[in-house]
Amino acid sequence: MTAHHKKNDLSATYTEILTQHLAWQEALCVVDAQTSALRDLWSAGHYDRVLLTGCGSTHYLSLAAAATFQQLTGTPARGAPAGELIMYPDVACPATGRTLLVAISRSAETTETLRAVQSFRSQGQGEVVVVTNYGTRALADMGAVTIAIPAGQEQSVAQTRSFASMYVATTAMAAVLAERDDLGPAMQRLPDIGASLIHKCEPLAKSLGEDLDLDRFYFLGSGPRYGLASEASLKMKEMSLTHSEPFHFLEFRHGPKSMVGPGTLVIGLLSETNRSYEEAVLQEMAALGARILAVGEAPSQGMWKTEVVLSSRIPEAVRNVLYMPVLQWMAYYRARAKGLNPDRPHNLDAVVRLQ
Ligand code: F1P
Repeated sequence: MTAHHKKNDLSATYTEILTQHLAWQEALCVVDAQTSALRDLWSAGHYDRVLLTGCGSTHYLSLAAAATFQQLTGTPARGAPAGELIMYPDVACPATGRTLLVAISRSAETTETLRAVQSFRSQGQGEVVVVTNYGTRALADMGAVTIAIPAGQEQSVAQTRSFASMYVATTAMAAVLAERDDLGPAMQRLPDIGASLIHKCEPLAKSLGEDLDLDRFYFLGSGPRYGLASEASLKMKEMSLTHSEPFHFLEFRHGPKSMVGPGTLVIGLLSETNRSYEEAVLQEMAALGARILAVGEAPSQGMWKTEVVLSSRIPEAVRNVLYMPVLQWMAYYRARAKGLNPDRPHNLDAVVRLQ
C-alpha cells in the first residue's frame, strides 16, 4: 500500500464508516434510557398519525423510519422533507387530528428543519420528538423528548455514521412505542453483527467502487428499504459525483430499465418477505446486461456472484441498518478511485442555512 493510500485510509469518512457500530450502540442506550418518556408522550398524545421529517440524508431517513413506525405501531406514518412542511404544510399533514412530529437532523441546525418544527409547534397540533447527534444545539431544545447520539457526530460532510446512528434510534423508538419488547434484545445484537459485517463487506465494496467501467448505479429497495436505497444513491452522488438513482423494486421495470447496459450496477436491497418478486427483477436486469450486487439476509438464487449475506437472524423489521455499510463503502472507494476527497463533496456544506 502506498503512503498516499494510507493517508486516505485515515480520512474522516473512512473512520466514520468503520466505527459506526459504536454509534449504533449509543443510539440503543439512549432510546432505552428514554423509554418511559417516549411511552408517556405516546399514550398521552392520542396521535392520529406520525410525521417524520428532515433534509437530504435525514429526509431519506424519515422515509425509511416512517415505514417502520407504521409497520410496528399500526399508526399511520409518513416521511416528508422539511422544506415541503414549510411550503405546503397542508399537503404534508392534514390540519385536523393529532400529529407526533419526529424531526431528524444530524447538525440540529438546518434552517428548513428548524422552521418546520417552529411552524408545527405554533399550530398546536401535537408534540415533537427530536433525533440528532448534537444535543445542545437549537433543534434539540424544541423536542418534548430529544434523542441525542453524540457518538454519531462527524467531521465529514456526507452522512454515514450519523445516518446509521439516527436510523437505529428511530427503529428502536418504533419498537418501544409499539411495546414490542421482543425486539429490544434482538436489536442489542446489531452493533456486534455490524462490527464484523463492516469488515467483511469492505473488500467487495472496494472492488465495485474502484471499477470505473461502471458509470451508473441503481439502488432498489421496497418498504423501509426504499428510504435506504435513496440514501445510498445520495452517497454515490455526494461523495463520488456519479449518476445514481433509487427505485422501488417493481418500479424499475416501468421505464428505468431502459437505461440498463454493461456499465450499470443494479444494487438490490433484498427482503425476506418479498424476495421472489425482488430477485426476479435482478434476474431480468442481469439478462439485460447489468451487473448485480445483492444484499440480503440469506444467499440469493441468482446467477450473480456479487452479494453480501447478512446472516443476522434479527427480525426483518429492525435489521435494516445492516444494509448500509457496504453501500457507504462503495461510494467512499469510488470517490477515491476518481481522485475526489470523500470528506468534502463538491459544492456541498455540512449544514444548509437559509437567509
Ligand atoms: C441535512 C443535510 C445532509 C447533507 C448535507 C446538507 O443535514 O441535507 O444530509 O449530507 O450535508 O445537510 P442535517 O439537518 O441532518 O444536519
